Amino acid sequence: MRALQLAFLLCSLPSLLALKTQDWKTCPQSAFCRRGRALAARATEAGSSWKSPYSVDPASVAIVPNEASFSAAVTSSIYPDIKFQLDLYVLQDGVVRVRMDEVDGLRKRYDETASWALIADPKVSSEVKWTVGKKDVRAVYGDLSVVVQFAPLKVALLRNNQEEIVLNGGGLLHMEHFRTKRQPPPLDDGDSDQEVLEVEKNLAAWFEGEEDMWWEETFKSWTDSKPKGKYLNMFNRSLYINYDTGPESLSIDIDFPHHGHLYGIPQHATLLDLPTTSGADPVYDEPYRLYNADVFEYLASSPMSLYGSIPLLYAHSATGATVGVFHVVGSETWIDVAHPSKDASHTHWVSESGILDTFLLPGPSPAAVAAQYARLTGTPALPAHWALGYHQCRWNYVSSDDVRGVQRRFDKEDIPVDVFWLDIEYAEEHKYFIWDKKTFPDPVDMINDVEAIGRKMVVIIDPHLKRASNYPIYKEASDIDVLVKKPDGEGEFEGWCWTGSSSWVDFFNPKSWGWWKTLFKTTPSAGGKYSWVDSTENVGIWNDMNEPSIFNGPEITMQKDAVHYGGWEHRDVHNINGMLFSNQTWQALYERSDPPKRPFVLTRSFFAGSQRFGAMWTGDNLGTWEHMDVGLKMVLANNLGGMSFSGADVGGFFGNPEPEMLIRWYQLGAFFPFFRAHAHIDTKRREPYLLDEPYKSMLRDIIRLRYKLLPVWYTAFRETSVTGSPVLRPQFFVFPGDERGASIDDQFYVGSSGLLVKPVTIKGATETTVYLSDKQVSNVECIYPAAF
Ligand code: NBV
Repeated sequence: MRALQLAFLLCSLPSLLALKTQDWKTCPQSAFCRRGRALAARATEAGSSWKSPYSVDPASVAIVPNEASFSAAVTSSIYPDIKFQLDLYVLQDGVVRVRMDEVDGLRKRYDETASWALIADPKVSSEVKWTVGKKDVRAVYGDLSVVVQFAPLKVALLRNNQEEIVLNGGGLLHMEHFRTKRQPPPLDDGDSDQEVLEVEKNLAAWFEGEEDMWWEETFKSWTDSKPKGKYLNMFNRSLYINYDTGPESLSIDIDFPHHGHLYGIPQHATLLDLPTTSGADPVYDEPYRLYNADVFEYLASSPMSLYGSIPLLYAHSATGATVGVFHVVGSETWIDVAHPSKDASHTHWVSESGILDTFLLPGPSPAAVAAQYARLTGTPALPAHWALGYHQCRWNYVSSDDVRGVQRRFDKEDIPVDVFWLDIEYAEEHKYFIWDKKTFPDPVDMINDVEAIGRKMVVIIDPHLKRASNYPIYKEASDIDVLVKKPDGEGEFEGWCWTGSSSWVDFFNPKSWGWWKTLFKTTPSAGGKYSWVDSTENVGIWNDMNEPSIFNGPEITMQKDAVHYGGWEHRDVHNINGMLFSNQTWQALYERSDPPKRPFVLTRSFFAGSQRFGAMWTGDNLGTWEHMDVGLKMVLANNLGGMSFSGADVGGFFGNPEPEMLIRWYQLGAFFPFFRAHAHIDTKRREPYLLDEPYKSMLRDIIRLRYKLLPVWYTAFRETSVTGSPVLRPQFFVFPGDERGASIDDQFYVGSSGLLVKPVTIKGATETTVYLSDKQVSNVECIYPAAF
């Protein structure tokens, strides 16, 4: 019988895994990715005869007086009538910003991503002098220089005259432009409704079938109407004449001729030293995808998208030099990675929409790249000390008494803990903020019981609002008109989530900001507006499902043609969307008390800049050794991406870990910057005190070790909040000059404390080896937590 069951399990596994990937697009299923890869394939086939069609008009080069910046006109020989402008700035710390946008296009491309990601407009240097030649324009500053070659267009950052970062060296730059598909018959105000309908019918026919997926795109049962111009104009008859829409993707190759290791572009479940996706014998046949997604039971090794996206890449050389690229695009992006030789890297980025806005970070060390990135997007907020302790979560602690009981057991067993969490079941019908009074009749008393001994509570607030007129949060949002709109730009967008039929606050709408803040006030608001009097000034907030996760949406998220503030489509802002939710929640908690207390916000979805608004975690991992192992690599990559306050569900979200796995997971989690145990609603309870001896004592010891080391953690956080160097540092980061450490991602350092951690993530292992660089000091002291 047992053998049979096992056979069934093994047979059913492949189809189970296939299910996990089918809900999300592959590159061939995404029209713009397909077009981008086809372009790269044509270039490869053409070999050395391939030439980028883009060039700078030398006569147009305009240097800005007293500033290290210039602009120039760019054209493409393929579309000579389309005009582009290139702007280049050398910033005060030597970072180079390259921007390119279409000029006088049929529509404006989305150009606001940087305004959400950056802390301020970066300061341009005044030190640099440009030399404009016949073939190029160049600037030299210190041992760095930047050269813009006119034809074909190529931008290179050089150190000591050696090219370090090259844009469009392989000629894959392509900015698709909006174009008019068909001119519909003019319509004047006198036309009857019947005539309007007739025209719409014709239009529908025109929009079908032509130019494969330029005007509409289908995936499974969903159709993306790509409404830019189309429907918005249709509803405003006076603007009816323009049907400007179509393709708007952006492709660019970024090469690192002297750097053979690439890290970053989180979040993906993969090795830290990114495996290849193109070139000879790629490890993955799909590019890395950045498209925030709620990937249920994700694969432990895959370039697929996950919950957050940070378009920041580190390139590291055998000699220890590091440079970086921050490609500021908020739309879906695919990145191919190859190593044309052991010591060189080639990358190809294809985004669905937006302008080219790319920062070249000259390093020359990993810490310098981290600092340059932090100067642009900010450093992680310094967490409250309590937030660095141990967090106990599960879906769900089901009642006030349950919470009190769990707290009592921790105390009885003398196991330290700082924070108790409540998942979605606290809320009546999943109407966030509203306690289910049947199970939580006395929320403030319960929170006070937890806070009485210096502990804290964190409560979940998801972004989907139940569309019920008796739900004050939805009602107020609807009344002040701050909800995301349908593709026609008019009615409220509606989707399906925990709450049933739901709508989503459009945090791109500034009107939502002040209102969101009032919701978290713990005292009654004026005019009967909702405020969370059933909470306290210390309650932390957990923002989940903010990719956003929408059960009946394409790829379990919001359809790309939903409309945000300013008429922008969801496609333009998808990867930024989750950050705006945690940003506003953070601001709300900051303003909740006077004087303000350091807010605690945990987010699942994130983008470049999210580090300013609290912690993140790696989402719904499985209780497997593979997931435990890859979780470490993901946390390291997130740390490189600025998200230092990062962790993974200790114990695994899905499944019931056996004691050995649970202990190994705590040993790992106790050394994650964010240390939280969490479990799915269907799992058995597994709070540390429930284990039998000797396991219970092992867990107690490891959690206590975390507490003993709190000064180390707090110091590391303080350091990252000043310098931007991550709290968890991979081997290459600490010993950049030692190439043997460049691919090591199973051990790490905590800040600059000198503490080296080598967790065990292999079942049955009783010993492990630790890599020490030759450059490392020899007096190494070891702490061995519980061992088997
Ligand atoms: O809110 C329920 C869960 C939560 O426990 C988990 O941590 C999130 O990642 N949430 C996802 C929703 C559904 C999970 C199947």
